Amino acid sequence: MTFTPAASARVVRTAYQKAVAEYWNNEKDPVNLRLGDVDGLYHHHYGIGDWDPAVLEGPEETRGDRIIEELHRLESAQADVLLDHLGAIAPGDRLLDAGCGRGGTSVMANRRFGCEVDGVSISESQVDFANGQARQRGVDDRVRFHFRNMLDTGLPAGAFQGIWNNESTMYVDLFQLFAEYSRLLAHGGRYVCITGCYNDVTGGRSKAVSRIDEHYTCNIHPRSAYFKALAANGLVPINVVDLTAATIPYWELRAKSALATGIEEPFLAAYREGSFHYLLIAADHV
Ligand code: SAH
Ligand code: GPP
Ligand code: MG
Repeated sequence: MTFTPAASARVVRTAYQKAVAEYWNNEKDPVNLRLGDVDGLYHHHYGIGDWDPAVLEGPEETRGDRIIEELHRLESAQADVLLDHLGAIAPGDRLLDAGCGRGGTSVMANRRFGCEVDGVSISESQVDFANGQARQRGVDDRVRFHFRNMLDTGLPAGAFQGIWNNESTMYVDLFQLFAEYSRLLAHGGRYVCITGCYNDVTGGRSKAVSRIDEHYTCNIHPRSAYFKALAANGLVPINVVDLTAATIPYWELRAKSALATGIEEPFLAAYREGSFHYLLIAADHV
């Protein structure tokens, strides 16, 4: 599907958003595609949990493949933990995957809950890719991806029982974002995000956090910004889970992989020095 320039201008509104869309339209890194090829779930997020030391042992010719499978397993485990926090979702409910990437988490949600899932991304090529995956799996009647801006989705008010951001909040203003979710979520609906945020206690943005921002063209928020913006928009936290310790092994294994991109050291440094956390936040809409 091709999108008209007018459609693009409606979705991609600022010079910054254009830069973000360009990054994702051109993204084809094997650290993401080779992992997705393992089972057809394509993720643009990181992993959690311990890796099996056996992947580094055994025949050298297949070590690279074992590491890829293990990194992918940890990334899918991360998405499972996010979905665990959505609460009870019925097949008749509707979910929104905001900043959906290539759609891996949406496919997992539909598989788990049997419900309809809409994903939105500011990247046209990601939306095409994700819709192609849904078609291939025969779930395109229930899982649909749209070229939309999550700050202004145009989707119907009150229609969603759950909304999540899996590593996509660092591209937007949180007050604008949560105002849109407050419009989209039903009363009692649940919002979940997994994000990297910087630590208010250690002060401003550390050098390592700035390197991550630069690498992805994003703008990591302080931890406090999430709670201010949630509270301002009728979203009441029910769970906050610090996943920092659980994600460090993923980065250690990734640093040993031939697919390492160079961003591994800043992540490890930021987490270890305490200037940055990997956080899950779940909140209810009142
Ligand atoms: N949630 C996905 C992808 C995370 S990558 C996953 O877990 O795999 C970040 C995503 O945020 C990209 O898909 C990017 O296109 C999207 N994004 C960034 N700014 C956006 C915006 N304003 N509206 C919609 N999507 C946006
Ligand atoms: C996406 O993952 C990365 C982000 C959305 C950016 C920042 C996330 C933070 C938690 C700060 P990816 O899978 O595309 O990244 P990579 O190519 O490095 O695997
Ligand atoms: Mg990745």
